[in-house]
Amino acid sequence: MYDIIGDIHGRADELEALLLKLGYQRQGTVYKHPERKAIVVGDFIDGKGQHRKTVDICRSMVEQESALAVMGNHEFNAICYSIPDGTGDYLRHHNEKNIRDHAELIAEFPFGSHIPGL
Ligand SMILES: [Mn+2]
Repeated sequence: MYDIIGDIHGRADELEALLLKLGYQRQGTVYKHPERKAIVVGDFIDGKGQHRKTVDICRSMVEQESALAVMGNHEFNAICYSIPDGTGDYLRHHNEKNIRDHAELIAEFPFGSHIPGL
């Protein structure tokens, strides 16, 4: 049995509350369910705060095989925002709107930073 969870949008505290409500238990750094797996279907980011905590929760669940994950459009946009296009800009242009849209994420994941373990 699977629990399908989408549109977390950086709301890590609410994600943890939902996992507990669904019967997942925190074991060390990972949420696990005795019989079920979560499928996290994207939009981990793009919202107010807690992006890193959201990614940490989901990533540890995937690594410990208590969840599967699918990238959403906001993750795709963030990846494109970080990849130079060879003309001095990025695949997702760094225009005023996009800079504003990615500001909260970049505050938690500055360019050049790396995620421990990757
Ligand atoms: Mn969404």
